Amino acid sequence: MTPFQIMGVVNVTPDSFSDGGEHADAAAAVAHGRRLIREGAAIVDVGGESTRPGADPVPAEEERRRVVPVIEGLSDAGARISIDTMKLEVAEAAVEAGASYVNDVTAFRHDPGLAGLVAGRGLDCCLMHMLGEPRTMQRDPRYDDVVSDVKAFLEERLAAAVAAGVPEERIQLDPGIGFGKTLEHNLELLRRLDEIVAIGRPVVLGTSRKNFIGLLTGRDPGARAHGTVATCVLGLERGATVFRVHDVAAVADGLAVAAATFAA
Ligand code: HH2
Repeated sequence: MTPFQIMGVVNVTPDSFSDGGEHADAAAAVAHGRRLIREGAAIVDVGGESTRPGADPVPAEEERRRVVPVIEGLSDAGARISIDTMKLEVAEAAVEAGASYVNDVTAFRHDPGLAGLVAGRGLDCCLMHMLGEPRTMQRDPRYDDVVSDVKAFLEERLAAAVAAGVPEERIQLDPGIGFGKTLEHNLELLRRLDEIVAIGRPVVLGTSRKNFIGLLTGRDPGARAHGTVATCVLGLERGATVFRVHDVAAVADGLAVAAATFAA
């Protein structure tokens, strides 16, 4: 059995931090998603709203218009489809179009109704930690102890989702790399990721091309694949199992080699 799954990122947005505008029309986004699946993505994560630091919210109708044709176009492509949204009406339309996984960067805080959709339709979901909201989250984020604080938050959101009727085995957790975190916060979370894994649910890791890799390497987002592979290998070693990345081919190779080594 493969000890990990790759979640390939398909952003249908004009303004995402690393690939904004590249796949803004549906046909280009579908072609990109199919390529990621060929390269090894078991899940494709389709998003119509950027959550990069400073991003402005997108109206639900526009977000739905962006993602639905892409999900329809990928529904027979051989991978699971995840909808990256915090809005119930977008998730509902995405599920109708073929999505079976809800990736919510607000962990059902923005729209608690998402828990009911996930429970009622038997979907899987990812609950992520974020400090504050995208517009302001990178302004001087502070924690007592970043790992303990993120862990306590994820435990609370896990309990809230279970209380709302979502079976525990449908829930995955994500420390939210880059969402209200300094370089040192991100490195500490990676270093001590095993403490998040100890909660007992699969951990999703979203380091791909993020700013902290740029700070360490001096590279622009499009040239951060090597740094991203390093973070995924470290994450695998510490027990993460789902890797949300843009550079699927590179990460698939890195994780295949790392997984074989750890298995020995
Ligand atoms: N990161 C981004 C978006 N969604 N979801 C999860 N579960 N984990 C993450 O780390 C995560 C996420 C941000 O990355 P990206 O989609 O490339 O950028 P943007 O939000 O600008 O579209």
